[in-house]
Amino acid sequence: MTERTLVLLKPDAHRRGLIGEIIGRIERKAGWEITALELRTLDAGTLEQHYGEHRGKPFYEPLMGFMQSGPVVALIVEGERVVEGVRRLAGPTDPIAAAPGSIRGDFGTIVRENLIHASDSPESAEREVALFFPGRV
Ligand code: IDP
Repeated sequence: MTERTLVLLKPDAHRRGLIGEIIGRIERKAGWEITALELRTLDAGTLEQHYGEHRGKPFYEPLMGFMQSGPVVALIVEGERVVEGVRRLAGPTDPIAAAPGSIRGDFGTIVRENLIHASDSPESAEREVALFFPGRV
């Protein structure tokens, strides 16, 4: 089933020069297409909406600071089972628990600085596309 997902390459990916590497992994999956791509620095309001479910958790404030510490690259990726597929390319939240071969497993060690966000369901993807690319709803 063709669907779309919202991906953010986090400020650590930009700082470490991993943007091309990560986009390359997404691009090489057969049939997936990048349909929007933008480098931007996020404001607190956008992040509060994006990570609202985590408000009040101990990692929330440091996460907000980290996500504003440099630019992110926001993408829409479309294709067959792309929501589940990008989550699997990324690996689980904790990069040490993520298998080698995944983006987090290959490049990360710190839970907060885990390189990539990807929508966790088609419903989240539509909400996040509306937040980051309102013209693409
Ligand atoms: P996900 O990005 O794998 O979907 P979420 O549970 O939605 O994970 O958490 C959002 C982001 O918050 C994570 O990607 C990570 O950057 C950060 N985060 C989650 N849990 C922790 C934690 O226990 N310590 C520090 N940062 C965390």
